[in-house]
Amino acid sequence: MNLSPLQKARYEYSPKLPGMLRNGISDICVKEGSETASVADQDKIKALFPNTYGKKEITFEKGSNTSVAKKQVVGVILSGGQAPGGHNVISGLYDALKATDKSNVLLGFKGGPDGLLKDDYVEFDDAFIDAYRNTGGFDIIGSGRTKLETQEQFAIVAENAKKNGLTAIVIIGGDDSNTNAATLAEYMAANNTGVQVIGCPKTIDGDLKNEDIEASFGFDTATKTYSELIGNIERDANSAKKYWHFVKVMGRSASHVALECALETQPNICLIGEEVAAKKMSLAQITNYIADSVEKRGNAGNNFGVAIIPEGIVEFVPEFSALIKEINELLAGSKTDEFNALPDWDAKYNFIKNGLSADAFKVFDILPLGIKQQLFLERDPHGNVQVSLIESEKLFSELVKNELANRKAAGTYKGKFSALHHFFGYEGRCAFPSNFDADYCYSLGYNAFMLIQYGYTGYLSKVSNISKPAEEWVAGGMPITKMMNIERRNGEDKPVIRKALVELDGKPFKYFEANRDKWAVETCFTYPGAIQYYGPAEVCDLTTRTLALEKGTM
Ligand code: FBP
Repeated sequence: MNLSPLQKARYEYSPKLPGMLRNGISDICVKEGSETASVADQDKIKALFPNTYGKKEITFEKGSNTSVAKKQVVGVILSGGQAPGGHNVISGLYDALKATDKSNVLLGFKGGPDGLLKDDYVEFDDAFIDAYRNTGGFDIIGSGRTKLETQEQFAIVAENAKKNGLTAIVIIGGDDSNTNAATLAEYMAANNTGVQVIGCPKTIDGDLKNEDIEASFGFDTATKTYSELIGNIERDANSAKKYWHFVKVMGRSASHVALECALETQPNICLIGEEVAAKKMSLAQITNYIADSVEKRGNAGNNFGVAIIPEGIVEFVPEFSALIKEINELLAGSKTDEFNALPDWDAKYNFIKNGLSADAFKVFDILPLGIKQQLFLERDPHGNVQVSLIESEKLFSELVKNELANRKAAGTYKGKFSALHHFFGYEGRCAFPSNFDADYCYSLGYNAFMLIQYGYTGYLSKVSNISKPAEEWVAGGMPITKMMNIERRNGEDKPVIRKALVELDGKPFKYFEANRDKWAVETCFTYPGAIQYYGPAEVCDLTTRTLALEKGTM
């Protein structure tokens, strides 16, 4: 196989474990904490999870290992979008499992939850694992987005688990996948299958976090990768002084990625979806906010800038969400065929005008033509608008351009506006994990095995105190039901892990808010550069600004 020099070097990297896990398997004991309760809807969650609710939080400590020896056959899956470090969760799990007993077995089920349903797996050995240590990607076994949530699916998984003699399943995924892990754990316990289920917190979006889980893995590397690119663009903008760059970054349901990139790079503009929703901002208000920055900078001779836009922004704009809802209703059922049969865009436009409410049509009509057409022409198999495909970076630059033309006509704007567009998402999801993610993920995997070994089920592998050096990290586990509440999903009340949105009274947002007016007008760009894997710890092992601000270490 052809290996890049960095790939070779990363194979040799030894991820750092939390201090308490470093003395060897025989020296890890459990300290049980207090019983837990779900974050809300306690009675309902307790009733739905009678076998796994209310368990104690636990931490591992140095001390003699009292777990009962038994041969372990563990199945592992990667679930959902890729996030840097997934391979290290698997290698940490494998190393702990083999260090405990060489005859233990780790099976990797392929293609996400589908692998468990189709009984499609590989058995890992040293050579297999060694080829993936400290590398990005989920290609070791692939991933998938099938939801494991029905009793029928659980029965198939239980059957396949029995067939393969599985003692435990580890699900590496985001909030939805870990919600499914909790439900599967309950099923396995209720049916006395003897199969334990443990989750690991993954997602570059950063929206799986709470008072117990300080960060999901992958967020560190992905945001560092985007910040490197944004910093490079800022330097180019500051050199050429002729373009405004509109950069969309991933993060469908929360704006943590955009906020972290803004803290890293100090752009002129960064939109935060949660703020837009809280202030019920309209498209016109957002447009004016950006145009004000362009105008002030342009009038001072600075016809360049950088604006960061979170991927999910349009869904946070109340009038836009209302428009999407009306469009979905307008084309429900057979009306899609009626619409598609119309001869040209003019006829379609009239159909839309007659079908939408006056308010919705007003919003629709200010959109650039390309976005208007996208809303009606590119639809998912259920006929709904594909919100994730909307090119919001182009939407806002176009709206700003129109607004600036008005201001120019009114004589207030004297600059020039030329926009370029970027979307950073897939670029960061499979990067070589930063040292932080390599260490954190390996620790999560190692720790997941300790939870299995000590007989826990329905727990999320938890490594905390992660804004400090790894030596001071604290390893343990948290019942997943503690993070759950009841939410309305597809017309039904469901128990789910509460998603973490950007908190507008949280320290990361407050820091951004205190500085953004200055950043909007002056050129305060910062250039993070590429992730460093080798060199001084203060450069290589630094985690995110978000975490540093949340924990008060910045
Ligand atoms: P997860 O929530 O599964 O971690 O995935 C998040 C994400 O990376 C989003 O930021 C992005 O919107 C989405 O995946 C893209 O998904 P896909 O890989 O299916 O295109």
